[in-house]
Amino acid sequence: MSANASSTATVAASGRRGQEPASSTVGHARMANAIRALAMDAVEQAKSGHPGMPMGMADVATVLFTQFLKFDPADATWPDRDRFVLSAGHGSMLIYALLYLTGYPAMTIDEIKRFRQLGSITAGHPEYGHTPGVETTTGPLGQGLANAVGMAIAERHLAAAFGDAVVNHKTYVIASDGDLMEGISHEAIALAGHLKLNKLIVLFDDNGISIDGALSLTDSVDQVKRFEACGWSASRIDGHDPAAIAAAIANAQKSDRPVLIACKTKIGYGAPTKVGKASAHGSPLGAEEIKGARDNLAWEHAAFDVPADVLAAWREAGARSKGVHAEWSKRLAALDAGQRAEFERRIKGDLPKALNDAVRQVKETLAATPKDIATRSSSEFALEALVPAVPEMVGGSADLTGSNNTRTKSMQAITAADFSGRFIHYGVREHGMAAAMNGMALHGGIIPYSGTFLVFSDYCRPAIRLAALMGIRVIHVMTHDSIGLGEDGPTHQPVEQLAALRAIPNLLVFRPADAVETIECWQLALEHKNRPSVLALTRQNLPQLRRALDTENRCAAGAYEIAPADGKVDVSLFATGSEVSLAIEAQKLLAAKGVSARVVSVPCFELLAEAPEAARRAVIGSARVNVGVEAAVRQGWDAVIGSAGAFIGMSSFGASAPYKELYKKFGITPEAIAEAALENLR
Ligand SMILES: Cc1ncc(C[n+]2csc(CCOP(=O)(O)OP(=O)(O)O)c2C)c(N)n1
Repeated sequence: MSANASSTATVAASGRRGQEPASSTVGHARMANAIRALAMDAVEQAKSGHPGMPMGMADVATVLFTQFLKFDPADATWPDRDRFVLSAGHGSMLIYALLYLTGYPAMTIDEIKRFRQLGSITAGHPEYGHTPGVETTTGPLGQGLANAVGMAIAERHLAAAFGDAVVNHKTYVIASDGDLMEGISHEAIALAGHLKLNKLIVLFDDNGISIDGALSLTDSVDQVKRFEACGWSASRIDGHDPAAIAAAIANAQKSDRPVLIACKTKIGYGAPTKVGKASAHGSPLGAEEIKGARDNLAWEHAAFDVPADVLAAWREAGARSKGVHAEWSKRLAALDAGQRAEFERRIKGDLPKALNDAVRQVKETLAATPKDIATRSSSEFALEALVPAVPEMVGGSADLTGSNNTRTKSMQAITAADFSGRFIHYGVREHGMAAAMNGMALHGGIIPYSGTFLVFSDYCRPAIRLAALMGIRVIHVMTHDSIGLGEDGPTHQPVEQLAALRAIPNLLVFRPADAVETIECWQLALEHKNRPSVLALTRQNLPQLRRALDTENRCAAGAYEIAPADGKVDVSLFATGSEVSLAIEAQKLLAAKGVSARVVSVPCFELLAEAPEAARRAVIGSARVNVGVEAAVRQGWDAVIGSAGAFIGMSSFGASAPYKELYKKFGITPEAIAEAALENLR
């Protein structure tokens, strides 16, 4: 601290000289101390927050933002900006201070003063879409790091498609001990190392402190060795030595593999008694400690007061990349007009016109030659048309490619040597995959879709939740969606996963009943630009129920009558996916007993819930008896069938056996559906 304080004093005394940039006269220490002061003042005012990490990483962040990061506060969405991910989102005041100091117009000092208050853009943890300049929502540790891997993949893929002249940027991450302790970090760094993502640079806040105290309580991993073992270049530096930080980041620019820089720092740097202690992590320092920190740092300014010369130096740093931005705009303008339009379309996230033709073509083929196949195969059939029509789709699977049917015949794999492919073998890394998909969507220019078994949605859930919170378009193909997968048994048979996914706000959960619904659900997932989707698909074959050409997307309503009643309606049978055909069989059994039933397919609960009230009421109808059918738990179904409705589904885990036997054992049969209807009519 003393070195910092004395250099601060010298620089402060020297004032501005001639035409030199403000930053060279103000000096590193005062610029970094501006971050420290804003962080401790904002946390103090909010009476909550995390001052320690921003104070500890202020030196690293200052070097990065003043010397390396390519960004333009006037255009937070400039496609070729470097991405900066604050994976340790609890240190949000670090990024808010940086956005304010470098001159993002929305980030005013008043917003800093309103840290963590309702309606401010300075939420407790950084939120994408809420704060210009925040690239991804972080807070759940490990997610940001894994998002960054997706961003770095997206950068290489788009560079392969459009050339380095328009896509050529780095992805920087600040990650903490907590980020690196989380399991997802391992999936992410292993994938990054394997793909040799050399433009990914992680600055690790190696402060040896977490909430419970010293890291030695819980962890003895040598992170440098661990990253090296995963194919990274890794080194250790003093995270308070600006020259060492700059040298390490400069070195990283030339790496042929991803780079970890472990920056030895002191949490709460500057605080007299809390420095280096867990007590600096997550609560206001208190007036005494703040006063002591101001003395230590020779920061004599009032709370929230950044002196004009320091602010000018920071604003200058914020304007550093303007020339580079202008050059980039020229290069973009010089692209062939078609290429440029395509690049701009993809970055905007608009779909190509060819999508509608592709959907129509699939429907025409299905009408001409119906397919009684599993919906996972219907999805593959749909993808054979969609993938060529929508070039921004990048598929993948977590080592279940042949089961998820997500790779079409023409797709090449993305490899370290060639990023032009459109399929990613994510390996057995569902969580890392889902978070990387978020990173790709956030980067822009890509619609990621990928595959695993529905039961492993639990392994993806934290990332799916964040995709829903951020409102980004990622599409999860999740096959083997019920006991219908059969012999693999209850470990692999989802029972509660549909309900659990439906509980996530803003997520669309589709469960198509046949090949026609599958292409319709794919279309909807693609068209919903601001929300993620899950397509729950079967392993077992299903009859194609809609055999006549129907160009309307019936699934868009969330539910529709797939088999009307004959005459007045006694019973409404509601079903999803593989159980719709069972409901149609039950309808026949009921008809034989003189009971008239209608069958409603419910491919998407969320779209049904959001449908106009009249349409929703009409499709739900007013039969004396409602029966819901889904080979899963009842939770969530009352919204469709009412609490008095009967439900045919699962109330326990499944079992290992051929699937037809399982449907009988668990009573999910046309006979059981008909019986439930009759019983409720009595
Ligand atoms: C997945 C997840 N688990 C737990 C938390 C709560 N949490 C916030 S920070 C933190 C650990 C703090 O240690 P570190 O990451 O080293 O940050 P530092 O103390 O250095 O700021 C924890 C457990 C979280 N944000 N995310």
